[in-house]
Amino acid sequence: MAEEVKLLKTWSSAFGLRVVWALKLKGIPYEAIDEDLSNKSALLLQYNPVHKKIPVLVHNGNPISESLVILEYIDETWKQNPILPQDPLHRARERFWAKFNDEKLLPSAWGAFTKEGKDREEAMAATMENLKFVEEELKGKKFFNGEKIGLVDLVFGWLANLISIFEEVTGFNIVGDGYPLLSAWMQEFSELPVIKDTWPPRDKMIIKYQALYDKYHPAK
Ligand SMILES: N[C@@H](CCC(=O)N[C@@H](CS)C(=O)NCC(=O)O)C(=O)O
Repeated sequence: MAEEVKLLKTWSSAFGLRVVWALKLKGIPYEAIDEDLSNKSALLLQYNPVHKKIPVLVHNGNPISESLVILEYIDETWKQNPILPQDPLHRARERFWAKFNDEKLLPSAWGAFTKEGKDREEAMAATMENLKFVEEELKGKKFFNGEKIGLVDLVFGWLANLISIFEEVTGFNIVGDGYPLLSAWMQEFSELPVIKDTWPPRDKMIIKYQALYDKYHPAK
């Protein structure tokens, strides 16, 4: 029986994109179902009643939610082009950095984008500190796991695209010259065909993030 793979996502979500990249790296054909999160479909509510969030991967009718869980499911189901190493210690390290991204780095950057005044300064300082950990992790490596991209690259992938959009919309300099290894990685990562072909259009992203920024910082 032919496999049926569907992915509920949005055109711009970093959480959805990491799953798109994993499926593309593995060469798995899938049907993309783009959600309107302001009017969630019955399918999304049925498949992810707990969080009601994208992405959801639907494999032969079975829904899997939470992007990090989905990435591991994809790696275990389709063995070609592994995105996690075999060694348990290395696997644990990859999971650590993925959690760090979702629980610390992303929330701090989101805070720097959405907050105001002292709260924004604190979020910006936290972002800079978190990015220093990323810079340190890249020492002596092309990608986070060595020569080939893996789970941590996919999870940190949003940096390669969104940081420059944050910078353009807010006028803040976030990465600048202070993170040379991260800058080199962002360049390297963005140029991989799988990544290049799937970036959301920059002009559309600028419009989306400008509107979000205006919502969080209404003119006084
Ligand atoms: N922890 C989740 C986060 C996913 C997430 O935040 N998705 C957002 C879009 S970027 C969403 O569906 N939001 C809908 C909502 O919050 O109502 C994951 O890794 O999959």
